Amino acid sequence: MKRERILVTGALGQLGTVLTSELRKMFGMDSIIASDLRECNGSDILYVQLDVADRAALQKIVDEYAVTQIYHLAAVLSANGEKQPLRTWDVNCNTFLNVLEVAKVNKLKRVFFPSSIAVFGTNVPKMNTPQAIALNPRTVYGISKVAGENWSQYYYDKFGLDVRSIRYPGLIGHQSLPGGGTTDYAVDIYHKAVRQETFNCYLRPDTHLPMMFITDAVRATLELMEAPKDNITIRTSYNLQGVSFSPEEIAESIKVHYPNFQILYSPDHRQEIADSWPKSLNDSDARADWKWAPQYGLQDITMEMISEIEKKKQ
Ligand code: NAD
Ligand code: AKB
Repeated sequence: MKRERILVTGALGQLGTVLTSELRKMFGMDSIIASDLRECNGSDILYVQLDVADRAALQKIVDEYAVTQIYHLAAVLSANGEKQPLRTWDVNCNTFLNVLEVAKVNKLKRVFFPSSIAVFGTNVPKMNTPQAIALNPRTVYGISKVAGENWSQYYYDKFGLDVRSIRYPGLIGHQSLPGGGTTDYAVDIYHKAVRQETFNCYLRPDTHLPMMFITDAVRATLELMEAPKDNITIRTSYNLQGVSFSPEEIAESIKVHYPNFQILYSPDHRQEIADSWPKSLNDSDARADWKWAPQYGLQDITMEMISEIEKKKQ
């Protein structure tokens, strides 16, 4: 059997940091090539600096390391995306097209594309949002993810490229700080709580959004990517549900550990983005096709986030 060599783009981000480390456990240190736009100093892991907008540079790395799969995480997220719409379109779409073309030309085994709850707009049921429904996003980030999903389907249909994808909810992890999303408050809040500072939330207290602990998200990704090809019935992107909660509910769960914790609310431009997204998703296709089941509820997430951030503080 051919040895897997997996290239991860955007590997220094919130998801990439954890996913790369799990891939290394699964396939071996030398099998995973982490890459990002940014420099990564002082590490002895296999890392290359790569701007995925540069197709020739991507091709060079695929040749040099005999890459067999690409996990393409590089992107600009929703809130930052609204500040620079054209750049966001450019980064999110053109980098993915480079990945798809290089994967096609080099006959790579598999590609992973992270989509998002941002593909949905205000014209769908907010609760238990179905898998197959009109996608009319209100952000450039969402538009770019819908385009990515359609390109995934296209490369699968036309060229047989095995592209797999998940519509992630807001991801919550302690390993790194998030990078410009709308759901990021649900990470920042734990850091403030552990520092015993008041948290100023940019969303209204009752803003329910779908969220997921990073451990669940990484496990889902690896389960999807390792599932038998015949089980994969969705070639755009799978809905995935973890847990749904609001800022006032996360604050209550934190008060169990820090009774004096205080939260204030000053909604800003991110409220409009959050209001355009679902509150929960119907993920029955993921459950049926590759046996997806989340393990972390809000109390579990809060306990783990607080204990891990407290350890780092010591
Ligand atoms: P992040 O912002 O933390 O990391 C993205 C990384 O991509 C950064 O390290 C950045 O330097 C890199 N990057 C940007 N442009 C690049 C380029 N041209 N070439 C190479 N690298 C580049 O994002 P994340 O939270 O780790 O998200 C990873 C992926 O998952 C993204 O595609 C995102 O849309 C998707 N996603 C994330 C969430 C979430 O809640 N974090 C939810 C849904 C989907
Ligand atoms: C964001 O808020 O932009 C991301 C996402 C849900 O895609 N966390």
